[in-house]
Amino acid sequence: MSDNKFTLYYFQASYYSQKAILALFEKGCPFNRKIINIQNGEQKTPEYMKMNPQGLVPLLKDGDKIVVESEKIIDYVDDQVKSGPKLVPDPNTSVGKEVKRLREFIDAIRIEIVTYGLLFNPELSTTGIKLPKMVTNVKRFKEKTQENVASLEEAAQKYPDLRDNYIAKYQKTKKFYEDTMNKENVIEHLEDTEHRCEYLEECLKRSKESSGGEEYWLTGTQFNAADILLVVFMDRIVMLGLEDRYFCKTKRPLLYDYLQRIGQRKSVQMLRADVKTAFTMTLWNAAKAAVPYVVVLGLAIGAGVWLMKNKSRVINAFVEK
Ligand SMILES: N[C@@H](CCC(=O)N[C@@H](CS)C(=O)NCC(=O)O)C(=O)O
Repeated sequence: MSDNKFTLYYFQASYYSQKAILALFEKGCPFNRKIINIQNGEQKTPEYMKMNPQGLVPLLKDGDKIVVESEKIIDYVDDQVKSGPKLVPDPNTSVGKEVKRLREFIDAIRIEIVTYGLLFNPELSTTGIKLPKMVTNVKRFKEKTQENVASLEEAAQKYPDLRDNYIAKYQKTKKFYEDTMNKENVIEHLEDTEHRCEYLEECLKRSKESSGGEEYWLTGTQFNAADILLVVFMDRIVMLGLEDRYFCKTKRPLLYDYLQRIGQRKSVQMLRADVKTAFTMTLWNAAKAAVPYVVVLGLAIGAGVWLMKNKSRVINAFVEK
């Protein structure tokens, strides 16, 4: 058993989990990982719902203490771990105020609506969603969302002590799918995201001007919690195939340049490697789910071949009877 202080419950492909992981990587802090595969509904098990009644990832455990909400996890990790860069500068300083404001500003982007909205309406992507076909198949994706809502209704019946939490999650999830299937609504969110990118470009311009030629990030020469949000946000936009729209070299050169530079950061490379493991997991799960069909098909083919080879013997056996 490892003596790491923290255990992170997370899913590699989850946006909010990625913020927490990136913070831990930045701090250089080893941690135990518990993968909660949200594609398989592991966040809805009663064991997990008891730890986080909202049934969401990420969740950080430090001994008996449980911290939920990605922004709170970043604050907590930064406060507890003295190594690595200071991610959350003192909110009483001017840079601290700016970091706080920008974290709230980026966190206000309804990335889940943008993500699911694009999965339901892939034609809104400009360069194409960079995900395996089995995830982006709209028909299958819609079926999965219906199964998800139904499973929450069932769980509410099955686990009376958690009934209220399951009902709250059921209602929230149902409303969320309605919002994301509504193309007009998704378009509005995409426009809001565009305005926010425009503002972030201005912030980078200010940061560049004040950096005196040094390497600069969102609020100055120190990479901090505001950058964590920006990195994860940009990677999601690239995954959804919207980078041409938001970080176009001619329209927003500083965001474009930032995207090129962040890939050189060790923590970001580690994050990206971790995200990739989610896709391997999805493919592996799909292969496992296909095993029974492959076995039945194999047996059927084997029986067919045997029958063809032994046709005359089988007919004779019947005739004799
Ligand atoms: N405000 C929360 C949002 C967490 C969240 O929405 N997590 C998503 C994954 S990115 C999730 O757990 N979804 C599973 C579900 O809705 O059942 C945070 O910042 O941690």
